[in-house]
Amino acid sequence: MMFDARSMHLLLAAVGVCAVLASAAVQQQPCTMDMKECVFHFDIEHRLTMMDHKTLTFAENGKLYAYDVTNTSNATAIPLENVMSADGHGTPRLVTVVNGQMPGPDIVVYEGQRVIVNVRNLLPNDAVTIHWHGLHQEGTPWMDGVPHITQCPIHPMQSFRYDFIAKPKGTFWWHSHMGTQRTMGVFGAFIIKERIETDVEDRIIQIQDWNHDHDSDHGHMQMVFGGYVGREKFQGYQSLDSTFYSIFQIQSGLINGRGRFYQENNVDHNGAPLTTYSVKHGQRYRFRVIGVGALYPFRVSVDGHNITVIASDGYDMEPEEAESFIINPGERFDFELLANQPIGNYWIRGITVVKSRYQRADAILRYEGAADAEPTTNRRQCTASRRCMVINCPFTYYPEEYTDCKTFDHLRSADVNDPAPSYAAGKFQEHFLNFAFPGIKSFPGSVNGKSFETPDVNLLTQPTEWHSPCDSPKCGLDNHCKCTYSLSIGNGDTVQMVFMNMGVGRGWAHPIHMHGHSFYVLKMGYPVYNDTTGDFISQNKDVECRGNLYTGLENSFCNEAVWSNQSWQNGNVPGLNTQRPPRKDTIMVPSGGYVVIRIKADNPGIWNMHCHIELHNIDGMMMVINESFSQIPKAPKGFPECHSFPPSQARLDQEDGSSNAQVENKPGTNVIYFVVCIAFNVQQWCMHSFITILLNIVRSLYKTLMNLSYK
Ligand SMILES: [Cu+2]
Repeated sequence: MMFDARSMHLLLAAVGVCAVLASAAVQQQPCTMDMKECVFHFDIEHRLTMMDHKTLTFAENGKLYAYDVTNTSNATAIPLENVMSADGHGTPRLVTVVNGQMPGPDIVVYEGQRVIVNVRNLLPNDAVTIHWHGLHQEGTPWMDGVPHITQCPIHPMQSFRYDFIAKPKGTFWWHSHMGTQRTMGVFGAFIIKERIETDVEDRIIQIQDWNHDHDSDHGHMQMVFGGYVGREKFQGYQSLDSTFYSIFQIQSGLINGRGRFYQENNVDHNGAPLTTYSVKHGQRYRFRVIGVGALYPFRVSVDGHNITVIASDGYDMEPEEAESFIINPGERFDFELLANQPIGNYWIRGITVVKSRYQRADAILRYEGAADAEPTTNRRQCTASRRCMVINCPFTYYPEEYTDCKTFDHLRSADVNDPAPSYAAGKFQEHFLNFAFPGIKSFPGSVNGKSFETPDVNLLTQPTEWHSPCDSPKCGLDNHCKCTYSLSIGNGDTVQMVFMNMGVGRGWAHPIHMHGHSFYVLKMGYPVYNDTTGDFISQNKDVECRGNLYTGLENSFCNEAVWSNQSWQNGNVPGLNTQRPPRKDTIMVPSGGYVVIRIKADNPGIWNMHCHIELHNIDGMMMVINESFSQIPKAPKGFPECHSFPPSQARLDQEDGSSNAQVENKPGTNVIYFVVCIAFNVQQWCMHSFITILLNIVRSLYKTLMNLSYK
């Protein structure tokens, strides 16, 4: 059968249409335990809050009504699922969302299942990528979803198929890793369940801060150039330990995309609808709480109930009973709740941990049989005989009466057989990494004074086309610079990192997130506080910042820190919990303090590591771990490449070579040509094959050298 070019085109077009129809026919359905693979579809588009399709809505008494309703007592309320109400503020705000929802669809799968997510970017203006926060992507580093580090951004009208194994079990989430899209609405839960039957039901809480006036891009510009409220300069918030937060403004808190806008007194509000969690009396529930906000941590509690914290970032811990816990953007905490109180409605509370007026993120815990009414419950009173325990404090003193802090390093792993990788001479590395804003005239986010320069290619698959090392004189002890900060590790080494938040660029506690690993948390160091007020006094002295451009160590950039006591090197830091350390992928580094973590370098890839406060991340507080580069598996065939125009010289050189690609792909052919030419004296074959063999040798030497220099 013969095809001419036109009929071939028609045939291909028909096949394409069928393929699209076939993929559209795959429904998003619950992924059951027996399934080998689960397929999801994400369409990314803009939407407006407070709209029921083309009808504006307004909030009253926890319900939504069409804009033209004048008497709500005899009007039909609009189904909540039709509207992204956020904090119920009357002016719709632009959001970027998946499948028209905020939060986007939950992905709930079982450990070991193959997960396929087809992402279509239907945005007119913006590129996108999706990161699977907390998954290690062993053997699939190109599915990690970081633009220009593990993949090219998915441009408008393009699609990308994510395909990876769901591992390990636990509470994770997915979100855009592009600019500020995450807090524009591109996020959702990603739960990996164990393949066991259980009668403990799950409930998901996604908690976040919210600004109903503007998006995070606007917030970022205010952070850089200053923020005003009317003609007043916005002074920003202070944490409870008196360290400065940010001038990033929020008005409200949301739980699963719903909250309400409170007046100054934190009592009167606009009556916006809230998320309701239904429970049955006598039942036990696992609440999976995900910090999906931009910047502010929340203290989470449930009125009338003690909660038992059982896991963080996917790893089980020895259960800890608590009144509340604090969750930062990027972190997850699972708690168990026994519904053993009188049937009724109870507040689930999230409050920001700030000195002045706090913001509330509320939801309703409703027992089956209770009235469809708002809770009237109060926060538990902390008393001398019944003190309140707060887990994961970013400081050691909680400045409230009868309230105690349990910092994360005081928690223990539930797994007695998961010790930290141990020190071994010659196989141990230690790195001090200061996440801060050091500077003289400008104060960009940085790691060790290095503000991240994002490549214009995909670093993972096009490493030879990008060159921005951090070893130039403009970086260093008392400087800050812009470069692509890359830390090379590998060969199965035990890698100890000291995350710091110190020196002149010290800021609010940064939640640091590592891709590709769940690290072991061995120790946390805190600053000196006033033990009455809990106020910060001076930074921790265990670390010597070095460099003293200004007036001493507190004012150094802290770019090249070391242990103050040299005997702490080689893994000898006193007080390390190496036997049962909890594991995490996002850890809060206290202002003026540090965290000691360890990983085993056993997952080849290029892994992003950054502050999970969105504004800090896009401001440059980010780096990459270049792990065992030579052992990174090959990306799938046809994996997209990207570059600027004109491309880098390295790429042009490669492209010049590609004119001989066919020959290059068949090195044996040239050897045969060469043998034939010698044997039969075919002159024109001799010269060509000899030169090609020589060129190939030079090219592969060059590639090896470039790869080595990149390492
Ligand atoms: Cu930060």
